Amino acid sequence: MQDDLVQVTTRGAVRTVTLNRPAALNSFTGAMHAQLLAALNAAADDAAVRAVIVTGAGRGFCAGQDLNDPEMSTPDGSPPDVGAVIEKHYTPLALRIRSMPVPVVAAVNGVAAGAGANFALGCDMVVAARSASFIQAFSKIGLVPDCGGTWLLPRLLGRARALGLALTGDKLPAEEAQRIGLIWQCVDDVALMDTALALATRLAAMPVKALADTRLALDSASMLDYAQALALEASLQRELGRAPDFAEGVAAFRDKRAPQFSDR
Ligand code: T3D
Repeated sequence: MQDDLVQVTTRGAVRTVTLNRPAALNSFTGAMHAQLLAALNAAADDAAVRAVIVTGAGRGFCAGQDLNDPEMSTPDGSPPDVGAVIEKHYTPLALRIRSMPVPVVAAVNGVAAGAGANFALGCDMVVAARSASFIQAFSKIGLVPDCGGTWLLPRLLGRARALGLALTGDKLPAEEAQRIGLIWQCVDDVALMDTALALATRLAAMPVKALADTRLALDSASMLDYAQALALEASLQRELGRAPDFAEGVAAFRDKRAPQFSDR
């Protein structure tokens, strides 16, 4: 198996995971999925990592499923079991991103299409280069949005825009994606990685356990009624309130010094 389909670098407490199949716009093969999941698991397990950046090599971020991958064909030419591909690769990837113990920043350097778009949108904060774009390409090949797209898009955009993008498969430029609230920020191409690194470094210095619980609370609240959301807030605060980061945050405030957070 080619062993450089995903590149991993570390700067301070920030781990950067780079999809590395630039000739095919970093589209997902089974082999790249395996390396990506391993890299994310390793970041999750490494106590020194306090934020993760995902990005792509070359001119694209990720063009979704590699439509030429052997997993897309069968020996007898019968239709592939696309559901099995989703369950084997995309569901674990979407769940992995959503359960990372540290914040995940997507640095979208170019086109993000199909599952590549929803992989990015499932991250905690999305920064995109001005030349980048987001395409719900599924409808063009007779599929529905996957990798969490059906859940994410209406929550991020509302039904009208979510459905419009999913039905048409139209390209959404990064600037427009920021304007309608799909992503956090659109920046000049040359500033992308510096911006993403500065953001990830800033998040890494924060109480990351509380940040991960904030993600959990917001995602859960969209499926809870008001009383249940209040109960979840109380439960999370109870746990966080007993943790060293809260004591450190309050002590640093009182001492008028910068806090040193360590929980994860
Ligand atoms: O099993 C399953 O299918 C389930 C999983 C589904 C999840 C999905 O993600 S379904 C959606 C799959 N993705 C797509 O349908 C997108 C296909 N790609 C495109 O529409 C276009 O490439 C883009 C709009 C993304 C970019 O267009 P452009 O003009 O900038 O680049 P290009 O020339 O089309 O692509 C450059 C190269 O990348 C080209 O290779 P070549 O001709 O230079 O050798 C192209 O074939 C390759 N490439 C792009 N996307 C894919 C791909 N190769 C394989 N699979 C791709 N998805």
